[in-house]
Amino acid sequence: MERAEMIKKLKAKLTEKRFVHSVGVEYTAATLAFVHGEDVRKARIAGLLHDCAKCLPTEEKLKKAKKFGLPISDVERENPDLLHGKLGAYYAKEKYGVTDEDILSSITYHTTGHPDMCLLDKIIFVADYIEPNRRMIRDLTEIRKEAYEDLDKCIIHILKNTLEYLEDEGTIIDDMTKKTYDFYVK
Ligand code: DGI
Ligand code: FE
Ligand code: FE
Repeated sequence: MERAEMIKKLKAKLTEKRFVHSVGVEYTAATLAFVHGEDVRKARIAGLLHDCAKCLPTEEKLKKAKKFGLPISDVERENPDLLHGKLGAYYAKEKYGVTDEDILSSITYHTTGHPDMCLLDKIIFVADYIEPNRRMIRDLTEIRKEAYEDLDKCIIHILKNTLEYLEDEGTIIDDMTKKTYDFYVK
């Protein structure tokens, strides 16, 4: 599918703010692809579509995931917004005609990461966090610099801050987030 058609579809599914964020991730992912030697076209598509399922109401995310036969963990059942990655990959394939497995994987895992990520997974995980429309979060200036200099160091930094934030908020932490952190720290 051409970008213009994707944009049209995506705009209808997202709030204005989420759409602007998605385009921000698209361009940020492209710059990371330049620096780290990833396919720029793939990075842009993955960035643009990564949150395509984000704006479904929470309960609807659970309903759709069940309907499509996607695997649902206990944490996801408690916290269905976590399903927007998996669900997003499903829609990317079924509604936006994406067949590339790297793109689908990077959309699936963009929220928690996963151990041993491929380059595109890493780029989308990082681009989501550092794109220019993100409100200023702790260490963002430093994290942005690391993204272009040392991708794995940047991933550890993001996961460390995310885990601390979730702990402070008393939010249930997805096993995958913790596993990813442990994998990259080692
Ligand atoms: O979709 P975005 O807002 O662009 O970013 P995202 O897909 O990284 O989602 C961010 C949200 O996900 C944020 O509210 C924190 C939450 N999150 C990240 N890791 C975990 C988590 N929530 C839970 N419950 N457990 C996690 O491990
Ligand atoms: Fe997301
Ligand atoms: Fe996002």
